[in-house]
Amino acid sequence: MEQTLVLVKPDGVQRGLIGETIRRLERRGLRLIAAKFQIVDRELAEKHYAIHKGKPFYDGLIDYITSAPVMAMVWEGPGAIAAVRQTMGATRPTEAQTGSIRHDFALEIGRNLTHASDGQETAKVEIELWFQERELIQWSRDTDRWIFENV
Ligand code: IDP
Ligand code: MG
Repeated sequence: MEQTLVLVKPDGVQRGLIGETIRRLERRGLRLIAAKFQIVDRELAEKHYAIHKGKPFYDGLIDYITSAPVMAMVWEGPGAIAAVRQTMGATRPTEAQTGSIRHDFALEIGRNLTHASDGQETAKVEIELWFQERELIQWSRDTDRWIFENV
């Protein structure tokens, strides 16, 4: 089943939005596979955001993500990558759909609260970067058959 990396970034943690983020993903029907509350060192931040190296906002982005703890998670479900990005909303909060996290709680692109993998290859690389294999919990919920068409 599809898996995706989710981060509640430092602004989301500071603003008390860990629970809100988890609540929305749980309510959506996604299954939590791993979670870790941690400080992000520069090495991890630079690997995670390697694709943005050289862009004007890169240095600020690295400072932002390393400035305070983050909540890193892996969520699983059919079409999880697209579903989670939809729940988060567009990168720029003023362009995010009404009802998405970034719409409901954010204003600025540089303080947009969350991260979610943007494709299957990125999800795989990001999950391996943030979590060890043994930290990923394979389990089934009693409600799975009422949420997933094919369990
Ligand atoms: P995403 O988080 O929606 O996948 P990306 O384009 O991958 O968006 O950018 C990664 C992160 O970099 C964004 O979530 C945001 O925090 C930051 N970012 C992107 N573009 C800008 C910008 O123009 N100014 C400041 N920060 C930016
Ligand atoms: Mg991205």
